[in-house]
Amino acid sequence: MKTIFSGIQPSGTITLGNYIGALKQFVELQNEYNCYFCIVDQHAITVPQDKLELRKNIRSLAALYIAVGIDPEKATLFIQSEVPAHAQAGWMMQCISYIGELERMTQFKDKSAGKDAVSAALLTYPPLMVADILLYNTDLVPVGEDQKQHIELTRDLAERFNKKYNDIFTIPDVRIPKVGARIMSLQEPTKKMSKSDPNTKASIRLLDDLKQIEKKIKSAVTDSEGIVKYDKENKPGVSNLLSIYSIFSGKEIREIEKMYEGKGYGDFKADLAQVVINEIQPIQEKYTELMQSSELDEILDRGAEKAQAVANKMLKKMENAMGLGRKRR
Ligand code: ATP
Ligand code: LTN
Repeated sequence: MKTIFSGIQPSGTITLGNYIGALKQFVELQNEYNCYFCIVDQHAITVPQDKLELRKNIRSLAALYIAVGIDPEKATLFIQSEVPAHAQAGWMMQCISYIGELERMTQFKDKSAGKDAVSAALLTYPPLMVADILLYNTDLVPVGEDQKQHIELTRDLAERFNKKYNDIFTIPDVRIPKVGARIMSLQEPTKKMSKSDPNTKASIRLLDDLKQIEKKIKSAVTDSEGIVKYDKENKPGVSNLLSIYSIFSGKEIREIEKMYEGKGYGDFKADLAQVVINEIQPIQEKYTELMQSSELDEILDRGAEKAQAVANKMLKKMENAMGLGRKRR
């Protein structure tokens, strides 16, 4: 069985973008791959976090992974900071990265733009992500489109290490969903929907109150044309809503366009709200159940133990390859 690794930051409540771009893929892939799904809390602290919120978000993300359908019997679910090999391997990957290539990362440029105080870790964050992936002999990394550049860096650094020290790393491929690789903000449809966007109307959260979801969809920015048609360039708002509708209803975009011929955005948005609610409601019910049980901690304990065993083996190989410490097996 081939191996999958992916991670999500506990930097806020999961959005529809994270769900469509990442989590939905994970659920589809867990039967065919040996999967590691990580709550990357060390990535989250590259920007300021409130410690109580962070703790809450870590637990909540763990419950959401399971509520959307990740089966902890099949996949290994764990918290990054509970497997110290990640930070250790991340340091080694930093040592073979160049500042120039890190400065070219668009996520770094976006997150540092206009800020007075930018943490050094915001720049050195990709090598930690590289370590996350390489520690598990990962073949495939399912992510949204915004992460493609980081996976390319992962491949570059793996090859660089293999050539310079020892050929120990598998070179991973990226997997991006065909539809929904980049779900856009409901308020600024040319910007990606992001869980750290302070504008609450811009994103739908998996844990939003159902009435709120309806309101957010009804107030989503569209255009004045009144025609339900997919045209990403000229109608980014409507096109984004059409993608979401298509993904959750299983209907082709063209079929949906036909359904709303001669009708305005009002009907379209009202139906879309129902389609989204039908998808999210059962997830919320399962989530509430999990948050009240002790099952979650047991799953995370087991996950950390399993991940440590695999990651520590690779860490040892890396240390031996670089000549760190004393030679051990
Ligand atoms: P933040 O705003 O804190 O940077 P984020 O919402 O961008 O967070 P991440 O934790 O960075 O989310 O990403 C988790 C996964 O969700 C990644 O695979 C990422 O590519 C995917 N993802 C994030 N936003 C979207 C989006 N708008 N559309 C599709 N996939 C997305
Ligand atoms: N950088 C990613 C989160 C992330 C990740 C990973 C994704 C950290 N480590 C390993 C895939 C594999 C983000 O910001 N979305």
